[in-house]
Amino acid sequence: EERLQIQRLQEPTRVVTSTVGSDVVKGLTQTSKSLPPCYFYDDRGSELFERICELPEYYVTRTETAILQQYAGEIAKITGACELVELGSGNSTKTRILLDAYQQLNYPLHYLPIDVCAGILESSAKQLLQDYPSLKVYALAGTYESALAQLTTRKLSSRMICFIGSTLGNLNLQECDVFLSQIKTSLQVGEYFLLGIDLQKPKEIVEPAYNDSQGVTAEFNLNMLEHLNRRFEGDFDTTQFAHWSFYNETEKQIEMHLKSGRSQTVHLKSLNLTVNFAPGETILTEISRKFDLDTIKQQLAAKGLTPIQTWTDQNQWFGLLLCQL
Ligand code: AVI
Repeated sequence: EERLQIQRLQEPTRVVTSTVGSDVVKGLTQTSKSLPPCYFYDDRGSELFERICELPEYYVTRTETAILQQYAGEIAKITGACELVELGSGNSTKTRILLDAYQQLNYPLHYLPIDVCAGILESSAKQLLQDYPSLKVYALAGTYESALAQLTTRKLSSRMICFIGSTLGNLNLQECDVFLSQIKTSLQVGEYFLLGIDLQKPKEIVEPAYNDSQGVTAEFNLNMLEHLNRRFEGDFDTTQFAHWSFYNETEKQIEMHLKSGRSQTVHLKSLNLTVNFAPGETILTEISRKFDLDTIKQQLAAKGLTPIQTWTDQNQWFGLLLCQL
């Protein structure tokens, strides 16, 4: 299929063989244990995330979708014809709203989805090609860092980088800073960055979104251990860990953990790693920061990514920002 190219990038940790999984080793040998959230997204994890997006408690996707539906036409008019680069594209459901808007203006459709999960990239790209007969897809399977580095070397036309779904919230302040610098490097003057962010709101609304009544988020969280078991010959017993998440009102972020039910030892054979857990000890698997519009706009502007338009919903629960370099 000429309209589809998929490239699998080497992960940074794979460049030097001896550092495979070094991020896992580092996270699990720290005093406060943590794991990088990108390990959520194997095929099963990507599927579970899709189910999260449809949960009644998870207002995030629904709210952003409504904003996109209302303003995609406006976005397309402002940017003009451009290639859409999407970081963390997943099943590309929301992106279709943008593709529809560009198609309506008769702009050529070039889409560069980037995701750590090659499986979901492939299945969603194939579906998109069927639904958009003139679409060209160039997919990159890899981490944001590796994909963004690759992007500077190829270019079809003017570019808009889309980072929707509030995935920026999964990066801590320092990672966020590095990330925004990389975005800047991947754009030329006049090009666009479309950013979706979950805004600060009462705990009563945020917390249930990460503690749903059907237990899908718990399954999503625990699946990370299954993923590590498969990938690094591990023996995590998922029945001995529990999903635990809460809204930290001081930091304005959800913190998602896996809590050890007892004293236990876990091995990750291919990493040559043995990890001891005390009863009640936790692994931080994700933060999900909730943003203040003015603060993030200042941060973007300070990076040279000038916010030129902001859209939100009636409740001001979610923000969509169009920035220009
Ligand atoms: C992908 N990311 C923006 C989601 C979030 O809301 O932070 C991941 C997620 N974790 C638990 N539920 C959803």
